[in-house]
Amino acid sequence: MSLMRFGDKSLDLSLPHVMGILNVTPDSFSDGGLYSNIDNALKHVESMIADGATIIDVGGESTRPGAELVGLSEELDRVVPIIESIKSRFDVVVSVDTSQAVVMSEASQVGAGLINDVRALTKDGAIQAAVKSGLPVCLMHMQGAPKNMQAKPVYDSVVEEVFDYLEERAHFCVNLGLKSENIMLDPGIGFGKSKDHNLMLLNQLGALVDKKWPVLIGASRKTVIGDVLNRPVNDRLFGTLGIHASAMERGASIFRVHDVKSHVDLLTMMYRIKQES
Ligand code: 8Y7
Repeated sequence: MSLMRFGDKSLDLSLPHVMGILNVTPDSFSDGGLYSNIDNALKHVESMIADGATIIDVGGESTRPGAELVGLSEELDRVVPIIESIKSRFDVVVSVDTSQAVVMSEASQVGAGLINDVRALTKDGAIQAAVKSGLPVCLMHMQGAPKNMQAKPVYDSVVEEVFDYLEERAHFCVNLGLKSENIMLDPGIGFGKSKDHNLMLLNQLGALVDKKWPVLIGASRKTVIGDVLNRPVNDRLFGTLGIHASAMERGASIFRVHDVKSHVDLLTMMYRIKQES
């Protein structure tokens, strides 16, 4: 057992966990704003939980490549009511995908159990808001900003740079009061990375797992799969499963996905085999 506390719920991270994606943005690239009204969103959440998701990641800011920033009040309006409705109906961990301190605070007050920040708490007040919430945080690596990050990503040594950044960021946050047991790390597949950068990070993911914080991975339907397999975004499920199986084998704990059922089957089977060793 390796229990991690997520607000009012605990999860055993010695088992793999599927985090189902709920985009409440009007423009998210692979589900096109399907879930931007509350009723549709709740139905989708219900089916993801039935399929075995233990975490639901609610995001109101599109961070896909080329996306524009959304205003703070718009993000709050999209995210806070949905989190509140999910928590009043379902027994699940709700993760808030945000970089804004105010959104972190308000989300934690309506029952969010995890802060998922693609900017690793770099915005003003974000570390303080996260510390005050008492919630765990996923620190993700990104080079550049969503608007331009895929223009020309460059690294001398991508694996060292990304993993060292995450480790340093974790220590920095701990020094400002974030509990070490409330940290998880994510290499940020597709966030300012070329095909080869993504593949090298995935190949070496074990070295990030070795840093001792739980690792979250999110490759669902991403461009790296299109680059390798030459598949459009609606035909990347098998490619996604391949990446996530590789990440599971290397010790990742949480898998952020659109397709919950197939991942629960994949990861449960892999875990069951691993248990025999
Ligand atoms: C990730 C993420 C996205 C990821 C974490 C997309 C919000 C882009 N990707 N959060 N968010 N890790 N932790 O294609 O890889 O889903 S948005």
